[in-house]
Amino acid sequence: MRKRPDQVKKIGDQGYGERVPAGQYVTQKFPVLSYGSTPKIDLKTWTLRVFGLVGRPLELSWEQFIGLGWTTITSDFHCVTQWSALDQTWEGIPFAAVIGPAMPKPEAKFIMAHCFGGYTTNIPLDVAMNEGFFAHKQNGQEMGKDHGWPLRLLIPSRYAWKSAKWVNGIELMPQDAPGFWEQRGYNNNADPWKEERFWPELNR
Ligand SMILES: Nc1nc2c(c(=O)[nH]1)N[C@H]1C(S)=C(S)[C@@H](COP(=O)(O)O)O[C@H]1N2
Ligand SMILES: [Mo]
Repeated sequence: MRKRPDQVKKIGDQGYGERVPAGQYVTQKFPVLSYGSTPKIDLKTWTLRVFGLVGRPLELSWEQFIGLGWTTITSDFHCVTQWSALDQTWEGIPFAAVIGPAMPKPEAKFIMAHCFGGYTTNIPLDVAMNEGFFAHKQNGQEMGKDHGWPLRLLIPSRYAWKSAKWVNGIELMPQDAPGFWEQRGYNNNADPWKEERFWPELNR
């Protein structure tokens, strides 16, 4: 049976060239991939905590959070299951604008993103400060509940499992520690341009 173009797993076929990392195919869809079910979240009781190695721990209500200043970014989204969605626009607040006021201590080098439902993922603090983005809208619409509403911490330069849906806590840590998938064989660094999909020995 012939495969539909969006099922073809060779990027060269699609003419996107170097726009897309090796082993990825471009899809117009944006599939849902979650471990566990979509949590029920109420903005009235929602908070975002910033804790760990900070001078000033924060617990922001939704009203406080959205007051930090909205912007829009455009980025590509690469899932380790080999689909890529290009030119996604996201509205929300840069990670640095939220974390800066918490005054990270110099010893803080990594973060753990915590989510409703217990999912976690770890990211170097400098990466999150440079490109992390708390997204509330995607392509002009409120983010779908399955995709992380009301807030997803995007890390565009990494595979999608580093982009935590339903994020509700940022922990600043002195040392790295593996998150949910990182404990289960996914690569710690997760750079799609290096095809860092799984543990090095599983990548081969
Ligand atoms: N809270 C939470 N965030 C998560 C996940 C999850 O299960 N829970 N799955 C991750 C994985 S493995 C992927 S591939 C992407 C999928 O995002 P999507 O469902 O919006 O496509 O979300 C990531 N963020
Ligand atoms: Mo994933």
